[in-house]
Amino acid sequence: MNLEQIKQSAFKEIEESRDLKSLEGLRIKYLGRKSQLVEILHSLKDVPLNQRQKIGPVANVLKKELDELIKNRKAELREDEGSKKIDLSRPAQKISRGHFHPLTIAEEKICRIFLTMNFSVVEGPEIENEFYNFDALNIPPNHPARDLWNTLWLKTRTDADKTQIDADKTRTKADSVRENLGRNQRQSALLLRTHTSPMQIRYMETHQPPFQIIVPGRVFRYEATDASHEINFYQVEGLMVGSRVSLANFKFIIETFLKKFFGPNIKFRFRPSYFPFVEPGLEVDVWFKDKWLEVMGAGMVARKVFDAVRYNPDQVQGFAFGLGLDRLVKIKYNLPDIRLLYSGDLRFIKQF
Ligand code: FA5
Repeated sequence: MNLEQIKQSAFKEIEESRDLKSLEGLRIKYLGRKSQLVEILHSLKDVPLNQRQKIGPVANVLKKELDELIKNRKAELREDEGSKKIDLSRPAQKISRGHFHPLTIAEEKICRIFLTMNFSVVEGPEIENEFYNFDALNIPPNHPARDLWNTLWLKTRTDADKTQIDADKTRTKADSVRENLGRNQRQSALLLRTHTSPMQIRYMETHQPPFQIIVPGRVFRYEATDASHEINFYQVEGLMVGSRVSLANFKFIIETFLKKFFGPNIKFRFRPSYFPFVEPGLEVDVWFKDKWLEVMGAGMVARKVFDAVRYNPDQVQGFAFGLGLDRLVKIKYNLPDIRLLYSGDLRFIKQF
């Protein structure tokens, strides 16, 4: 074979090679010590000078070309074989999926249970005014019962301006607090709702009995935190009003709810208590870790509350309750501390 023939057959075979092993065979065939090309190069020293000058450069160029061609083809074949090596029997990588927060899961579950008992779900504003959060619920200004709820008051624009003016006039703080109080009573100051009970008033103002509703929502209190207290937490208010709604109905509804939420073996008790907007008032405790944990306040809606919404207290009666969602979640998932729910710690959240 002359150089041109070697070139043609080498190029063709290298291009057509299908695996690294046969390519190596071709390398030996065309560039190995005993290959024709290398033999030609070796024998150059024996040929006359004029021929050597003609053949030498062409043979050397061809050697370089073949080297290059084999190198490139090798790289291509390696890549092909690499992709063939995917092991389809290997277990797939786990795809991590997002999910709802435990408080959301519990809220939905609670809503579903009450929906099956014919309750409707409504919601109300987180920013409330003093009238709905307190006055209409029979907690007048300066009444000691207001201390039950440590309130986060909102500074309105005029409050802020006024503080500045007061500061300018170097009046005492007590002076401005007293003035603010007087004005708030007239204007109904804004606050972050301390409970979901204001929705009792808002709902009754715009609806006529009979009805039964629940109101899930976020509430806020200015108080020290611990394993069962947060400054912001969730409640679900309940309100059922009709001509003959009784405390027995309340007890039945709550017992049914607790058994559906926790299972039939849940241990709970009703205990007398006081809230200005119910008469009689009670609280519900659930047995958790060898202790009673309070989970809700409740009672029969007070006559004064019906007065505030212009219902006739001689014609309607009803019960109301406000349950602590965080506490129910604490019991259900056996949590050491409700503050974990707000920690944003993924090691905690991912367990649900
Ligand atoms: C109330 O807020 C009343 N509005 C409940 C009510 C409604 C009574 C209707 C009568 C009629 P109380 O402050 O006790 O009551 O709170 C109710 C529930 O919220 C408590 O039983 C508890 O489960 C939960 N709770 C109260 N404070 C906190 C807090 N700081 N952190 C987490 N949960 C709380």
